[in-house]
Amino acid sequence: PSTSGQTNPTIFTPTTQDYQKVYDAIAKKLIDEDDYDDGSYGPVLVRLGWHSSGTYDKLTNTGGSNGATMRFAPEGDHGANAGLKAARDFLEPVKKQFPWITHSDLWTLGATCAIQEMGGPDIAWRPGRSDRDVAYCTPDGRLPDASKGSDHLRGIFYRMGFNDQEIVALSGAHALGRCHTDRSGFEGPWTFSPITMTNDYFKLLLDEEWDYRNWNGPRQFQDNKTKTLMMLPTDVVLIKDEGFRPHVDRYANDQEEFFKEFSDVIMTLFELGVPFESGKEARNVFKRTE
Ligand code: ZEM
Repeated sequence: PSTSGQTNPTIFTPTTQDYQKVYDAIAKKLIDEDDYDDGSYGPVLVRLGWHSSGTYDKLTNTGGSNGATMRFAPEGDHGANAGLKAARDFLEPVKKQFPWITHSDLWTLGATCAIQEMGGPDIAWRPGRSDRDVAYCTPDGRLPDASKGSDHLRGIFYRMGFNDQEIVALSGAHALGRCHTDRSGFEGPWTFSPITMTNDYFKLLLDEEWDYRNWNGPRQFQDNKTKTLMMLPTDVVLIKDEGFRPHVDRYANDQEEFFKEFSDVIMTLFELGVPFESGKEARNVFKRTE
């Protein structure tokens, strides 16, 4: 009998092919349900994978994607998680179709699928997360606050075990998606192609002039030329801070280098705190949709 709060009896032992079927079902839904935001649920799926993982605290070995505790009110209602119900609801029919997969595996698999299907790098993934009960919800405040500076960013990401290079690489996910006033209070996309993974986030950070937007919302930046793009205070920090800046320069100059380092760091992010019974050899890269 388990005392770990784990609630997922495994019905059978799924193989890599079984997980590929889950990947394919998510990829198909991404294509079919294009009537959302900029034409894809992909970005919000990536955000779900990140917020389920980014609660990790290496000192106490708590939080992280194991558990999928965002299903429960205390964590689901944290301000940082506003809007992620859209992503959880999107994946629910997939969970119904493949009841043997845990929510916590499904959420990181969903993000992995979304990144690949939006033209991002291959991301190695392995199963092994189990769902846990409400008692495992993490306290509010573990995810970054976009209105803050470099000390805050380092505080949050060092707590997960990441370094400056990894903070910059992870931030490149803001090539995707947008901010919503009814979720974070911020507004707008970072790039002109928010449903395609590129290194444009870094190029735009360097190439555009970023002014404070004059509006009633929270302090954010807008590009001086088209006034349609946005950057958060924590994004602009990456070009001001001398520990972060060299990596912005590298990634802006070389998309392949960015993709390689992004792939490594997001795989690590999705595995934080997960008590895998398998070794690294269980990692697999899913085949993309043609
Ligand atoms: Zn985000 N992010 N993020 N991020 N993020 C938003 C949206 C998205 C920060 C942040 O405050 C915000 C990472 C890191 C950080 C994505 C992926 C990743 C939004 C807008 C905010 C405010 C939410 C809204 O209104 O809908 C901060 C401060 C970060 C610190 C560096 C990392 C790491 C990510 C993945 C690896 C994605 C894909 C989105 C777009 C979501 C969408 O719905 O379009």
